[in-house]
Amino acid sequence: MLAGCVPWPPEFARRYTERGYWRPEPLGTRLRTLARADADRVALVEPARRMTYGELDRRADRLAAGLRRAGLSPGDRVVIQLPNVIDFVTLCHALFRLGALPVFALPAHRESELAHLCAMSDATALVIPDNYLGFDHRELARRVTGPEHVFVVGEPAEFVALDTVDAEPEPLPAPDPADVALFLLSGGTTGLPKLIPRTHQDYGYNLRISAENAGLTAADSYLAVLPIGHNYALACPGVLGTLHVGGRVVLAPTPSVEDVFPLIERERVTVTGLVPPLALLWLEMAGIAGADLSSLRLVQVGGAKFGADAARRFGPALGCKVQQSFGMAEGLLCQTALDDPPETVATTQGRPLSPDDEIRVVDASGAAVPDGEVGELLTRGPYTPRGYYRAEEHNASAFTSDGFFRTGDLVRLLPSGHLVVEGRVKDQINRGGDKVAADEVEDHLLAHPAVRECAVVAMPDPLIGERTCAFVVPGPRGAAPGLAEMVAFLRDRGLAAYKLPDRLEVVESFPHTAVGKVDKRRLRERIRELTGAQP
Ligand code: J2J
Repeated sequence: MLAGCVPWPPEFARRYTERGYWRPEPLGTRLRTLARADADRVALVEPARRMTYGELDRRADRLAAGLRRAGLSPGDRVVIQLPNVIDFVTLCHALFRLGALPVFALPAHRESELAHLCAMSDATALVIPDNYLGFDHRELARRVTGPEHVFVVGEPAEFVALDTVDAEPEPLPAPDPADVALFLLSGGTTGLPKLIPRTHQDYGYNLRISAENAGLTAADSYLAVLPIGHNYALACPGVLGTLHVGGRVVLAPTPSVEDVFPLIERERVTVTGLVPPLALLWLEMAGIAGADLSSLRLVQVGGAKFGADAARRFGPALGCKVQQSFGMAEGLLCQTALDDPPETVATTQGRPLSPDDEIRVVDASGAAVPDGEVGELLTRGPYTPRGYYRAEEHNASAFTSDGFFRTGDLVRLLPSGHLVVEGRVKDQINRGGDKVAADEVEDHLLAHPAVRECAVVAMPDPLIGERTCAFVVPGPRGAAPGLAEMVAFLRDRGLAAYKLPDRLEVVESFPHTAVGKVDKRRLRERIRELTGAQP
């Protein structure tokens, strides 16, 4: 396995292979078979363009050869920051075939995140759009040093247009299916996002079982609403799961209802995956938007807790089934089943998808809690890697000595095996599915000359679940900055917009715990009182 990764112990690897979870084939193998069997079948749809399985297969080969000629080699890392476009998918498959490793950035990332990802992965290449949602990504690429190559989807300026990367396909050595295929980003709890190495065979299993649990077939049209560089829309079952079964992937240019509803109607979309704030918006808009959504048969909701009341109303209002999805880029996927009773779907976050997902629910000392009580979820299994990339020190605390990942989520395990997410212990804000690591924002705040101490906590929000509140103790020199000034300061430091604080509270000092740490629990209570929110 690639240096800097933690392999599964041999006895586990053997078991996962024997049980058929791990198959000796690189990602995208099935795409080639489907392309040969039915080349004219539509694979990918953008609002103004479509691509068949045959075209996708051919373009992936030619792009792989072109990238090879441009100087990319197997094992090279390629940071991809693209919105939901066809080129994203062709590029992924080209890289799988070449054995080069995509590192998935989000379109919302800015200089701070992108520079970190390029440095952390030692990337050879960066791939960006020219513009997306009014932002010029070439400007961003100019400020990120490191990658030797910058490829652009659209107008390249001084960089290379991805379109022109093209060469006659040549036989390439197949990548080792046991090795890393791609890197996902962790939501982060300490510092900047960590890279999660996913192998061909573990990720292949991930996308197959989630496709199976969604009952996905070649007759389905999956709509990618959320960014496809995120695990959920990429492979749970998402884009890769849909292509695996020969279905059609419809790519939404943005998640806005104005873009998405007409696409559902036009393409007769059957399945999609949403975060709770979007699901609530759809619930509100379904009856009044005037679009025909009757083709939908299944809508997954996950990324943050979906309230039982909304979950009960969603299916009848949209005429489809709901599937709660509690997943993580680190691996474990819990989902409700298509035949679960409606109350189970409304009130739980589902069951682990693999019979070999191992679950422990523990208290702060690491001891198992009594059945049915709340504790931290630990897990290991055939698609949950044993460590972050190049993060030996962090891995020592993020995983137990016997390889269980500490999710940081507080859950309750029901006798049926379903999990209910009750909260979390990790220092993260879940902004309607967007994850914000408190200490990443704190580090940036501390760089402001007027800030002596700071603490970033979640504050309840009726619409998106949580927003970010920054508590600040000003330094001796001058007054503390207001929210607008602080936001401008953080933006200038290249922080993605979803990580900017929604509220700033200036205080004289912080409450401390018995051991002298900032007492975030009391800060959360304080902001709850100030906003009048219920605990
Ligand atoms: C409560 N919290 C949830 C849920 C994730 C499918 C769906 C989501 C993700 C994802 C994903 C939750 N209820 N239904 O990768 O494949 C919180 C937990 C979890 C963290 C993981 C997928 N679904 N969460 O959100 O890596 O705190 O993956 O540990 O971004 O989101 O975040 P992420």
